[in-house]
Amino acid sequence: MKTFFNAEHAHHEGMVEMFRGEFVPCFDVPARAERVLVEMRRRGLGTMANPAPIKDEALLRVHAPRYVDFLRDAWSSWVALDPANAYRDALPSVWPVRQHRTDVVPDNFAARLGLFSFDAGTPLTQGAWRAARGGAACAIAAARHVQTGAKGAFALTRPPGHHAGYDFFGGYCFLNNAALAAQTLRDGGAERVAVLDIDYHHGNGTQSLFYERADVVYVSIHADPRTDYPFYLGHADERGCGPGEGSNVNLPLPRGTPFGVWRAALAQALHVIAEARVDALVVSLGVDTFEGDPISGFLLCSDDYLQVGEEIAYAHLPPVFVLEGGYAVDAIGVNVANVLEGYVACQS
Ligand code: OKP
Ligand code: ZN
Repeated sequence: MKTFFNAEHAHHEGMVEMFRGEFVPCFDVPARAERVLVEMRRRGLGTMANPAPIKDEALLRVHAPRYVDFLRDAWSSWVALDPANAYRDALPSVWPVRQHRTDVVPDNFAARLGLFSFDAGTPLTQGAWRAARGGAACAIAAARHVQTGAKGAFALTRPPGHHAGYDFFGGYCFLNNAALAAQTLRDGGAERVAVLDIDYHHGNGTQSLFYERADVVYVSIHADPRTDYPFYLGHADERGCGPGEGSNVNLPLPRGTPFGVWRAALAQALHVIAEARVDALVVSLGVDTFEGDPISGFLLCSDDYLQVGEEIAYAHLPPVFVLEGGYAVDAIGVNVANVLEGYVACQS
């Protein structure tokens, strides 16, 4: 299986994120992608490829023009506020809430930062735009590769993407890689695409992007938003609306869920996808469901990920795997490679 590696990823290296009133070191560290790369090379799993460069216009298939404009010159606007900002990341501290205007883009950069984000846990670094764009290129290239007949492809990238929406960043995400892959598959001729999101966290960005569309079915297994990030979306009663009614399926599970229960949810998710008669599949592959993950609460073991890959193979759709979360750095390589190896062993 071909892997499109984001060679730009290390340009994004946040210093700290805001957590419960204090700054803590970032969890989305460059070592995450490097460890996956090393483990895949060690196993001889797949061939590494560089993605074709993309134009900014490609991002507009999924994101708002004013948001892409914001991201492109965010760093220079941040440094223009104060030259000392060159040595610290930008973090929002003010947001529009209900009944506030979101149609007017403020001149004040701090206000703009809040308009286009939803948390203070996602530092916007000097290299965020460059790294995120490189990741988007990987996701698009992986989708195109599958569309030319490959049995699967992997976008090995960070920062992750599934929390990023039409015009907002958050949850370590800036550009929605999985959504860009799904849209690329649609634009390339697939009538209906499924996004299977198995990251520990609900992909609020992906869900909201496709909520009113029937052509992209979003199915997610994640921690109950009553207790877990992103908190304000991801409940079981969110089923899509308008033409998208019924094409959004959330399977929230409690903290502490073991693999046996999680696997039953995966079977249910794959059943939904089979019933939806899609012709293409994107997998938001987060391995923060791992028992040793520092910010999550499910109990999957490293060996379980082999089975996850096998189950996905039985969907008989060539998947575009896109890396999302997984913060147990010492295990991320093995866990991701296990999913891919399990898939490759059973693909048909
Ligand atoms: C991104 B992805 C931890 C607080 C949680 C946000 C988590 C984003 C996860 N100190 N911050 O879905 O893996
Ligand atoms: Zn996650």
